[in-house]
Amino acid sequence: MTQQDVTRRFPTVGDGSGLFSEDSFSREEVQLALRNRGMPLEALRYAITPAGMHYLLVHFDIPFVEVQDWSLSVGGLVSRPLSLSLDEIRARPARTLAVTMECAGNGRALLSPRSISQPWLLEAVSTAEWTGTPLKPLLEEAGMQDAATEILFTGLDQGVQGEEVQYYQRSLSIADATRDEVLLAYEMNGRPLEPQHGYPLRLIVPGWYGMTSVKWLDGIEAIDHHFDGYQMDQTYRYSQSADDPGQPVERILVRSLMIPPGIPDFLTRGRLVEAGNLVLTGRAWAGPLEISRVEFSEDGGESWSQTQLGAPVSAFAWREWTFQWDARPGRYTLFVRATDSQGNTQPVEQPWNYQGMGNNMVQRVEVLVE
Ligand SMILES: Nc1nc2c(c(=O)[nH]1)N[C@H]1C(S)=C(S)[C@@H](COP(=O)(O)O)O[C@H]1N2
Ligand SMILES: [Mo]
Repeated sequence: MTQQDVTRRFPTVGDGSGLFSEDSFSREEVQLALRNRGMPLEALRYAITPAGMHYLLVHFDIPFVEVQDWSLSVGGLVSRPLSLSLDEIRARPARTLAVTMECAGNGRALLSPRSISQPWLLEAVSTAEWTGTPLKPLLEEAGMQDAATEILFTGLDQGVQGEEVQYYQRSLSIADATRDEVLLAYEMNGRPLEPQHGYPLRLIVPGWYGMTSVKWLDGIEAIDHHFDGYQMDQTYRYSQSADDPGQPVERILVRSLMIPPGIPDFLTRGRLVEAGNLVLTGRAWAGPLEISRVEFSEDGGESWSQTQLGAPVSAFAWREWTFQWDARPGRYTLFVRATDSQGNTQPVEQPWNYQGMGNNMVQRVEVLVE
């Protein structure tokens, strides 16, 4: 037994490096994968993901909230601290916005070696219509002081991560927190939030990876320093090793996915496709940026063809692409890749990072055409 095993609160998986090199998955990763479901890729068919198919990521436990005992506090560096009930929040001006949300760890388990965490392949993305009240006017009403530099958001859920007992907390700069599209949401797809998606209230930060959209929100605080909590400075970093502080993970990078064509093989999920002309389709998104093109390849990226783009569902949501494919008998690895309005294109080979963050490499779909 190493010194580390003796002093750790919980025994760790693997050799203690935080990485795993073999292809087999540990019991702990399977346990996380069963709690945190992905969106089945065939659900890319829906512009707005049905709520029960929306991906899910919960670090700790889903808190049980009785709404009459719950309130949202707005405090810190404000001249008029507020405490609001759900009814009071619902009585405020409302806005509904379609938002594509993606987990920053999407694609993590495709890297090698992989970071030991929720083992996403490609399915940690969905789009919902969120209804809530804009945050900015609420901060103005509370009289945010000039000294404030960040807004700290606290969820009700508590747990242990990286040996630290903590509430789930994230902060945003004043500029990012006061953008018009930032909402305090109480409805998803026209219905009250379900417990697992943050009931009764969550933050929605369109264009940012999902970790920013704090669920079970009960505290908003204006502060005059950088919040250095675990979910800010220890994780959600683009880093090269356990000791490398790296760079913060923020906005969603460009990505496209394809609805796997034909019918699946039960175990491998390989696809069986009937020869002939078929329409391939999927969706592409780039956080706050627009998608400028989506390309398709049937020969493993040797040659690329332009696909047809549909209208974006909103300024912060995905857009559909379609491609007429002449499927001739044989085996193929289909690729799809998107480019955003700033000219960033998805990589075919993913540059590795220690936590497996922001992996946007092109999807590969194995098909057998008969
Ligand atoms: N309070 C709290 N908020 C949270 C989380 C959490 O564990 N606790 N998970 C975050 C992460 S990592 C993601 S990807 C999104 C997922 O939102 P969803 O489960 O509604 O899809 O919620 C974010 N907000
Ligand atoms: Mo996430």
